[in-house]
Amino acid sequence: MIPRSLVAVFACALVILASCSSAPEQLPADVQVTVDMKEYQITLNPASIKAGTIKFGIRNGGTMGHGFEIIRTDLAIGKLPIDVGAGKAKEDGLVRQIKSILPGKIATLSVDLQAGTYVIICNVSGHYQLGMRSALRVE
Ligand SMILES: [Cu+2]
Repeated sequence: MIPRSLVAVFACALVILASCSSAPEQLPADVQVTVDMKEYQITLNPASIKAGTIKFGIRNGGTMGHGFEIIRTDLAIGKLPIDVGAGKAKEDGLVRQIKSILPGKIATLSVDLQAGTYVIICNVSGHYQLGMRSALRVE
């Protein structure tokens, strides 16, 4: 038997958790590259950074789930080959990815990147082609 008063305490705790999760999520202070995503745009700040372990903080400010992929390539950001059947960019040169970040949510990812040129994309079907791509230069 669970005492009725204990049930009440749990019910209150649940209400508090629910109200916390509805507040906008903040990126941790040690994020080095902020990635803002929405339909159908990716904005990097900064878009150029020193080589090493880089902590990305990704914010999905859109109304649907978006992915985060780091692709190493010398191609221009709009020139990645397309897998026509899947409606997605081909992932040659993929370094790391987060498959999906829900709307209103944040994610962080630390990645060791060597000097070179990279493209950050969302590879949900069609999103790359609609403009969800951004260039990252690592010096
Ligand atoms: Cu997307």
